[in-house]
Amino acid sequence: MTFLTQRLARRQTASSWLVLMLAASAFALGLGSAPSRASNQEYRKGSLEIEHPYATPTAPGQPHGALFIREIKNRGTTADQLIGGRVSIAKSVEVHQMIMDNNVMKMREIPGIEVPAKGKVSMKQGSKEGYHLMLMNLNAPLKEGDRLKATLIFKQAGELEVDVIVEKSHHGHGHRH
Ligand SMILES: [Cu+2]
Repeated sequence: MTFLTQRLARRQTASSWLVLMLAASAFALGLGSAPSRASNQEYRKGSLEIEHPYATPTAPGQPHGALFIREIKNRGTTADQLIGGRVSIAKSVEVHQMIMDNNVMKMREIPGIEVPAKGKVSMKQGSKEGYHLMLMNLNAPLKEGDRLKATLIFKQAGELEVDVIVEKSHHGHGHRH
């Protein structure tokens, strides 16, 4: 059995879903949009517009962080893909998708997140697609108000460094009963 890309082949457990019950509240699929009062950073690279990258605070004992992006737009006529990233405070960065399955949060690594030509994709917390970048094995917990630099890696547009603010989602918590 061979993986489709070298990138996947280098990673472990690429095809398995991780079951993260304890971490579920931290990544809870919210009900709406990202915080509206947050600053609105926007970045451009090639034909891409990257709007407001942010991370959420980690819960005690949680080894991995999650990086979200409110929206990525593609004004070009060629589809692109977010295929990875780098941050200094994490050992590695994985592209992830999550789903709720019987009230259990599951996530898995995927090869990339498609940004369609003349289209856009949401990577915000609580979006139905569940896309995010997972910051694997953090050196230190992510606390609200922290800022970090992240490099986003796109298949076509290449690499882009962005500022990431750690902020609580207005929707990602407080809805459990
Ligand atoms: Cu994840």
